[in-house]
Amino acid sequence: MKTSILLLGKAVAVLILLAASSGLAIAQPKWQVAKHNTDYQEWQRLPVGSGFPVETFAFHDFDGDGKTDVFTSYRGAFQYSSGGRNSWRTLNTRFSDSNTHGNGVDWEDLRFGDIDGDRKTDVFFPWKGNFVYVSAGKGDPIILRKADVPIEHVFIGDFDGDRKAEIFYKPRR
Ligand SMILES: [Ca+2]
Ligand SMILES: [Ca+2]
Repeated sequence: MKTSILLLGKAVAVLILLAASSGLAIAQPKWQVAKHNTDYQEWQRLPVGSGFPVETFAFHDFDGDGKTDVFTSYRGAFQYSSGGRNSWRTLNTRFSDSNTHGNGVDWEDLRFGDIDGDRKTDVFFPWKGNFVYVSAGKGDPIILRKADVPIEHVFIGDFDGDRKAEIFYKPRR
């Protein structure tokens, strides 16, 4: 009897460890939003929660439905939760986080904006000597220009209002 309880305890511990190491959420707290129609006083739960670190989150509309999505590149994949209401969907696995895989793109090097003007947010970063973007986070990198200035000084935004983002560069001096 004692042995079987011990074994059961071990089995449970192993299951918890497996779930944790596979990145599965063990009842992660749900994301919450405060809305204008309650004077921003009440937190309303979204259907989704996640154990991914919030430092790797970005908030843009990647599928063009007019609702802000939650994006992460945690553990080497561009993923997003549509409207913060759906579970993570993988957009891309080609640009692994160099912190974990050694040959990818760092979170700090990612920039977000609509470069091709399709109303879906694109992901911009330096890649193999060029500044590139992946449209809506999906597919192959599209080369924009040589990455001849440091990414730390580069940002993107639609500065002329033509709905396609430009590359902004702040020279060192
Ligand atoms: Ca959206
Ligand atoms: Ca786009």
